[in-house]
Amino acid sequence: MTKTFRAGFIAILGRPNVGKSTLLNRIIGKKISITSSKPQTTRHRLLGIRTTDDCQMIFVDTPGVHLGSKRYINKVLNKTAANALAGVDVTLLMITSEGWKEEDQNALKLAKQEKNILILLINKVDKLKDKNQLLPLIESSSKMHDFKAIIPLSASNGDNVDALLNTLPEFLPDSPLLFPEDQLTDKGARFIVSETIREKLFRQLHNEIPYALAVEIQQFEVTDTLLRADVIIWVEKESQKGITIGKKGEKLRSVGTSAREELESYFERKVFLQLWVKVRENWSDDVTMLRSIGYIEEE
Ligand SMILES: Nc1nc2c(ncn2[C@@H]2O[C@H](COP(=O)(O)OP(=O)(O)OP(=O)(O)O)[C@@H](O)[C@H]2O)c(=O)[nH]1
Ligand SMILES: [Mg+2]
Repeated sequence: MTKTFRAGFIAILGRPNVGKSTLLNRIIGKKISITSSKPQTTRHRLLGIRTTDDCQMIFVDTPGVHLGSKRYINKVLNKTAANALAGVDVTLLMITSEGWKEEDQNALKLAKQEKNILILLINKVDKLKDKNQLLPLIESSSKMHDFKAIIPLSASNGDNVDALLNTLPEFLPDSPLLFPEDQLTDKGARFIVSETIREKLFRQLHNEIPYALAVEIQQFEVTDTLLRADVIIWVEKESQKGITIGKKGEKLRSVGTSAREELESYFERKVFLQLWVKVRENWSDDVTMLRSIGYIEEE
């Protein structure tokens, strides 16, 4: 009997900072989703596509679902995550080896609203000093919901990610390829550029600043040998603008350099970035602005 080809969608859901985007990048083998040690790094739904000889797995990275949202952007992020579950075949609910928190329970509640196959991932097992601690966590998790599988893994060092990849095909339908076999994501170069800049800002700035900023590409040009982008970094207050630029422009220069270096290696061509910081009060509460920077998905 010949083996049929399978293909399907697999959403990765969980509270902020559990490691969803790190797992996506590990599975795809290329950094397509930005990551940071700060919660609420991911702001878009994005696809990571992995094609093998007998299966195409289309992973959907989502913003971390969180409670206690105050600004409009928080509602938008939660809605983006919830919308991403519709029409997928499998939901991977991710928690960490620290155990269940209130926001994990909330994410489980959300996951259960769709009738998808539900698999629990316990990430960051590398942080456990004693692996025996996993057993009680697996046991208590299995009482929480009848998960189709519970898989402990480490997205950052790759431990047991194979177990996940081996398990998934059986839950996907027979289907021809849904994307060309060499396609890795649904996002284009502009997205990768703005997200890489946002990642460097997230990693180099602290306190409330990362949450007060958005990146918007103004001019964009790609040729065979170079990529050039004019970019606005929006912040909400004058004081944040000063901090983002830094003393004598140091901070902004360092963000620009580290983004440029990463993008040059990603695109294998010369990259020129012009960064401007501008103030727009309360952009994170402004529907028009959120739509224009692409945080609100068109229905
Ligand atoms: N020790 C350890 N750290 C991890 C692991 N996976 C991710 N991390 C770290 O956890 C932090 C958050 O990772 P992300 O992948 O950005 O988390 P996320 O769930 O996508 O977060 P949001 O986009 O904010 O919802 C980063 O500092 C990662 O390096 C892991 O397996 N082990
Ligand atoms: Mg993320």
